[in-house]
Amino acid sequence: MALSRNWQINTPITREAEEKLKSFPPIFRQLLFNRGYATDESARSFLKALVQFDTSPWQLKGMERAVDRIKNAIKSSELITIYGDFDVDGVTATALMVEVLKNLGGNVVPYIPNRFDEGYGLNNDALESIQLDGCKLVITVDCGIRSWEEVKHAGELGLDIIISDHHNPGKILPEGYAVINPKQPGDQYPDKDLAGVGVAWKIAEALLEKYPESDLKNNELLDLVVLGTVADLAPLIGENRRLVRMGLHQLQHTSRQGLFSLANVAGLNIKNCNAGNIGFTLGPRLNASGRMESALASYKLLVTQDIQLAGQLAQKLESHNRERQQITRETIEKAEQIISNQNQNDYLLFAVDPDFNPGVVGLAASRLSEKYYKPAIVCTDEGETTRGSCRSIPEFHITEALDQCSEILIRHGGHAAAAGFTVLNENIDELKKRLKLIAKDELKDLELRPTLCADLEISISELNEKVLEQLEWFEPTGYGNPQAVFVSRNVQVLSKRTVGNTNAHLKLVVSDGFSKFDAIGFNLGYLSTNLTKTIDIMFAFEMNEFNGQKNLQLRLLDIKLVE
Ligand SMILES: [Mn+2]
Repeated sequence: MALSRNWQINTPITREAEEKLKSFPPIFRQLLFNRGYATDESARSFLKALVQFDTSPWQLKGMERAVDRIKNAIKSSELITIYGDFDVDGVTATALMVEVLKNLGGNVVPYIPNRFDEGYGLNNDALESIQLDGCKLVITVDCGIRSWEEVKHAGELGLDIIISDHHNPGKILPEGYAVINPKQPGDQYPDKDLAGVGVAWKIAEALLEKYPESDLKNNELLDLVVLGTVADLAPLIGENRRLVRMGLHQLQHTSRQGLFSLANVAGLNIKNCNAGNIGFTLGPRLNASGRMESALASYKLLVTQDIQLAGQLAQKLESHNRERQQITRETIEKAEQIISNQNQNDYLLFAVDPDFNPGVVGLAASRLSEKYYKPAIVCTDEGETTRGSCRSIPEFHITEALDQCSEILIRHGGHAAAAGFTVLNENIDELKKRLKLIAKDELKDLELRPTLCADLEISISELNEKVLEQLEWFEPTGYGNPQAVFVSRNVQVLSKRTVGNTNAHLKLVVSDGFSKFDAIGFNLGYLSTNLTKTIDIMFAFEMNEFNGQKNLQLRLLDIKLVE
């Protein structure tokens, strides 16, 4: 069934840190230590989500030059284009920038490229049509840092381009009018983890300082910032933690009609929305329009004040999301068929098909990589060329592997765990052969099993409502700030049953002889038949709310049978 997984438990807290964190309850000393907070001061500022350093937007390189140019454009009513991206980060950043510039009297329009016929980032055709529309100034959000050739072309067209981005710069920086990216060489900004919408928000902050008469408060824009930051998997530490905490509050009280409607159709109460709800509910829906058709629907949903339109757009995103789920399932099934005709001992999964929707190949690759614990590549054959999306495991740097094949690729890019490429079809077999060889070389001597990490071992009788309340201090949890995970050994199974319409989930009552708890294991239903009376469990401790009833619950991540 599923691969058995290694359990890894964090190293115990040092005596020194234990002493420094002694004002916290014992369990929390270990949790704080595991997250890198080993002094009372650092722990407190983390828990309060304080930003320890001064984060003036003016510390960002290029900010002054950008703001001056934008001010001039507003003053002389030049047409400004905000050039964004089709994912949640890009769409929220576009909405944020348009909203701010409009508020300041700017003549501004959005431009979001289409995933299918344009792809990610700046492209010359788009820039030419933007210029023909009479635009003088383009401001990119969440893209552009690697588009030095397109930026050069824009310069030749007479466009001024301000690039704002958060992606890693390449060897050549674009020569835009100004470049704002905390990751560019020479940038002094103390926090490098902002998402694209976070960088856009910094520009808004700087601009609003120059227009004190504006009635717009930059904190009102934090509902957009939290959506983009969480959905883009920016780490929820440092300044992002503060932005997300404040942003969740803003989102719970949002005045955006579209977000009300979207939460509504998704069955979510926006007043209780947390980071997990963005990751699993709002984020996928806001992404779905760009994956299935055009991200403009998501953009409009974020900016509209028309109740009816908001409702229609929310319905549209909901059905795009269903369609996206369906197509993702079909893609995975077909990719598994294709892979089953290849050597089962291969260390890399590679599936190409002309029918694969480029909007979901990344999702499919990610699920395959998780399921088989191997790097996985899913590609769309587009006639002359093939576009691929890659997801990998921690043991294999997929972009470095693509780098080794760069002379047969048209383009490629990404990071250790995820990447994309375009290749001429005459080279696709060669590419597949070479990537499989590279993977075999690097992986053949390793024991490939997924690893789950836990914070500490405890007895379940140590858990109670008070502990749960204190775990709230760590919120918002998510990428870069994981939820606390515990291991308990030798717990007794008092009762077991499977739940869900395909019996996919496992519901237990467990006890350590002192306390008993309900436990739910999503997708662990297959363990039910062989379950022993005594088991080791890895779990998160949560409050379960069902039909208005609340009870403490262990959410099982994995189980090991004890003979
Ligand atoms: Mn982004």
